[in-house]
Amino acid sequence: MTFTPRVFSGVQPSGSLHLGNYLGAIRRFVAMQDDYPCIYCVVDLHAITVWQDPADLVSATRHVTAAYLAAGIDPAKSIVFNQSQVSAHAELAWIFNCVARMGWLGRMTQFKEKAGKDRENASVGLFAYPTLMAADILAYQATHVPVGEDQKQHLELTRDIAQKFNHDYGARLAELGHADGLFPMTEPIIHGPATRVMSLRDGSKKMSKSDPSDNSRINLTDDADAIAQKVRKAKTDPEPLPSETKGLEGRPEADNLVGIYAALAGTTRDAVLGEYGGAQFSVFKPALAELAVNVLAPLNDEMRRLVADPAHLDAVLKDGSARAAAIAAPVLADVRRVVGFVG
Ligand code: AQP
Repeated sequence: MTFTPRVFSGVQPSGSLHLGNYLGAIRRFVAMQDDYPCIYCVVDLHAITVWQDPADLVSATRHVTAAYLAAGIDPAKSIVFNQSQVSAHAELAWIFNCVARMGWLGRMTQFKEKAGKDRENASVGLFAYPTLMAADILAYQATHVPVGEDQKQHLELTRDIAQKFNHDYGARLAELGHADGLFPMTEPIIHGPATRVMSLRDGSKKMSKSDPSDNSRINLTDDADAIAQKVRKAKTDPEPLPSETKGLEGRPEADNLVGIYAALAGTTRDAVLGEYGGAQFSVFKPALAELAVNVLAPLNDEMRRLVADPAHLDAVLKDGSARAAAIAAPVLADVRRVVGFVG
């Protein structure tokens, strides 16, 4: 079976969006709209795998929606919706829970990191997070998923689940006219200078919404002063910047700041070092802060304008949910027939 090329991706409404979410995901979502039909989801079912205050979840869902629109996702062209409004995600996730193996999920590094030492106390949902993610993607038979590098392992698991489903139900699929399988081998799209933006406080940890230190990340809602202060305080080493990328090896904080600069300027690390090689951080940091403010200020203004009109954002999500549900419905109908559910 050949699958119509289609993009799916999502962001969790689980806190304040940061530069990593923007550079590693949202900005790339915008670019893909010109080449593919795209579905962009606010993954609220994923968010509740760790505790979310209900009022905060409402507001974070609208914030992620506003960030999508402010960044340039066109809701008339692409589908923008929140996951919980389309029941196909939860339904297919259950079926995939019965396809995926405990051992596969037990190897997921994100679960290990998020559950930490207190695994017994982690929610079952946090453990099963990757099967829901597989359902998000495969309910739309999506062929391409733009994500940051942290999601690579989950995308590999999505392919494993698709392959096992296609294999286990192979005979039944053939009977029903899907001899080549019902699900595609989805490609992760991970490229560019900022697929893994690191914490400003620790170059070995990724920038994350859930980091307790607000100074570790640049939030999309930070104003110019906050951005400048966070960049100024960012951890670095005492050496000047090297003239070539090879010189960034073993210098994770310097590498991170150069990577952020390159991504914001739409250029390469080499080009940045061509300009700033030999410069001290006292010169580079103010230039980086100015660039970050120039890129983020218009986004910030537009997000604020959109968030002030929650009825509009909710209407976008409702319309997108109806369009998403219409695409998932025939796929789920096929899944039910293939599995052997009556009715
Ligand atoms: N630091 C990052 N660098 C590049 N890309 C990143 N992404 C996240 N952090 C970085 C990408 O953003 C998209 C949405 O991520 P998510 O909201 O689904 O959850 P996450 O990956 O778990 O992100 P966070 O910010 O670290 O959230 P918490 O702290 O709640 O877990 C994904 O494409 C992701 O790769």
